[in-house]
Amino acid sequence: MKIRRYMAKNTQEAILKVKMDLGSEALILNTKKVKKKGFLGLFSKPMIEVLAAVDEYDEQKRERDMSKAPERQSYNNSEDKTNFVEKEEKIANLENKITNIEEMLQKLYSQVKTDDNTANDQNKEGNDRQSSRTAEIFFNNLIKNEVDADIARKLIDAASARTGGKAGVNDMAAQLSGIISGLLGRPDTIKTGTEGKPTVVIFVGPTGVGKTTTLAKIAANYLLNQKKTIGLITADTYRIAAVEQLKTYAEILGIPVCVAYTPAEIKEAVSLHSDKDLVLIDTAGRSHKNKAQFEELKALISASEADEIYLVLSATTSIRNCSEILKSYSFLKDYKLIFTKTDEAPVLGIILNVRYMTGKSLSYITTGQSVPDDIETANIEKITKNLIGSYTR
Ligand SMILES: Nc1nc2c(ncn2[C@@H]2O[C@H](COP(=O)(O)OP(=O)(O)OP(=O)(O)O)[C@@H](O)[C@H]2O)c(=O)[nH]1
Ligand SMILES: [Mg+2]
Repeated sequence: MKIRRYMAKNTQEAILKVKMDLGSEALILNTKKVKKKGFLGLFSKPMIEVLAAVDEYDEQKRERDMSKAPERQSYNNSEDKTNFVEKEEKIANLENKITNIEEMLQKLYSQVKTDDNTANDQNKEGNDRQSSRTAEIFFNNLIKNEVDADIARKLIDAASARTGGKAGVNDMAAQLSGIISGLLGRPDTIKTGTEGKPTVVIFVGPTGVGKTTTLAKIAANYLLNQKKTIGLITADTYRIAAVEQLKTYAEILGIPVCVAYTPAEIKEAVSLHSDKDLVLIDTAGRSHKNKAQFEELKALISASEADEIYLVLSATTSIRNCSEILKSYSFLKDYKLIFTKTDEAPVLGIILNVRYMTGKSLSYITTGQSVPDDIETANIEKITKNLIGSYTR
């Protein structure tokens, strides 16, 4: 047992001291009021003296605990302190890192945005470039196919506008095909059997384009395939050979042929064939440079009271020649277009050019010398493909 004495101002303070020193196990042995000794003691307040005892074992244990406790305490304190500082640092670091990350994200975001815009711009540029490259390819094809440059440019512009920046070759081809076939229109061929009277058809055009041959092909087809009754008239009295040529075809086909030298004779010949389904009139080829011949032709056409007029043009005609020819036939109110010798023509641009320039309907296309086989109703799809394609015929 260990005894200790404690002095305090009051009992509570004394007990607190005891407990703090000896622990809660301490045994209070005695409490008494005491006055300080000497002169000063006379005027001072009495103090409380406490005698406390503690078991040595408890004391040692307590000291052990105490010796550990302060250590632990101080350790804990310092650790807490360190931890706190560390934590503070960590938080600061984290905050820095977060700020950095935020900055990085912001940079990345604006970078991505810029990249995105750039990519969009680049895509757009790429598309535009691609689009104009594609347009150029098709433009060149049209030019190679002898489509008039102005017409080709208009077609390409229209197709590009329709593709709306989409640059695909297929897109462009599809749009261009649509535009070209729309421009070529539906072919319009001879209509027979109207109102119980013959359909009178007259063929005009430059020399040697194949008028007589084409007439023979049509006659044969209407006779053999459509079982129509046919009458022929030749107004080509410039050459004996021309009359003979038509007579030969007429003989082969077993159909009647009349020769007309004047407009009056034409009228008469037409009335001679009034029982037929179809009357076909051949004319002499006219040079577009010979104005007098055209006056004659006008008179013939007028006298024939033709229901349908066909301007026969060779597909091998040059653009320049072609526009001069068209001018010389501009006196015709209405007519349809036949293109011959497409088998000899390297390209078919003329068909589109003439159709564009005149607005007249396409009808037949001839594809060789053979009568009656080498003729067909203009195949718009085939012509369109030929015009768009880069392959040579
Ligand atoms: N390759 C080819 N030759 C053709 C075609 N059509 C006509 N011909 C040939 O062209 C030449 C002239 O044919 P015609 O029918 O006499 O021509 P035309 O327009 O009547 O001639 P004219 O009466 O003299 O003005 C002949 O040798 C025909 O065989 C065709 O589609 N292809
Ligand atoms: Mg002829």
